[in-house]
Amino acid sequence: MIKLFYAPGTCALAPHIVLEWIGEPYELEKVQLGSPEYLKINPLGQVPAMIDGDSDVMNQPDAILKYLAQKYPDAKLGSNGTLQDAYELNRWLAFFTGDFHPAFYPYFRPNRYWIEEDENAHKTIKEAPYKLIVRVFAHLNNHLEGKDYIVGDRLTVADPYAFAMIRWGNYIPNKPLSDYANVFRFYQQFKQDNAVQRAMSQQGIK
Ligand SMILES: N[C@@H](CCC(=O)N[C@@H](CS)C(=O)NCC(=O)O)C(=O)O
Repeated sequence: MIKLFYAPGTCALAPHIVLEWIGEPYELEKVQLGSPEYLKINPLGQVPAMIDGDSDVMNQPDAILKYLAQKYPDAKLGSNGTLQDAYELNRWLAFFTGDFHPAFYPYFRPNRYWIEEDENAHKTIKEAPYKLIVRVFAHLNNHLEGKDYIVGDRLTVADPYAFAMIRWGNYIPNKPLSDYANVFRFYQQFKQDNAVQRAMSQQGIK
């Protein structure tokens, strides 16, 4: 059986939603990021991590998402098999992993980026990522013009990955998600999905 390690509201929400869609039994374990117990499972201390039966511990959200899509082809959440579609899926997973997610790192973990206890420097570090956050949201907003899904005209594992991170936009002061009309529409629609609601309620998040 698959076991997913998660912390509420993190990018682990993406594989959690996918597991709900797939509908096979799985286990869920809530962990404390970076705790000594969890470091024994994932030496990076990050989530998501996943074990499938007697597999090694897997990590990296995009790799886990692709694994699930490939393991359960009937769920049709991966590439449709054309070269162009595979490229599109990889491109968007790479965007979320390589651009969108890191834009938030200094916002969520500013203490990793300062070397002095200086209040002004701390404020600057926390606010500096806003420029990058605006850039990734604007890019996604342009992409979603007239579109309901990240890749093609169907659900893929890229959609819950997008959703988990778009949700973080709610924490940015003075920049409501509704400023990005297409992103906001995508977010609101996606939130209606029963599996998404189940995963969010299991994690205790809104
Ligand atoms: N590259 C990371 C991506 C996952 C990631 O950064 N997860 C965040 C939560 S969304 C995390 O665990 N942050 C805690 C930390 O970086 O210590 C991995 O190894 O899986």
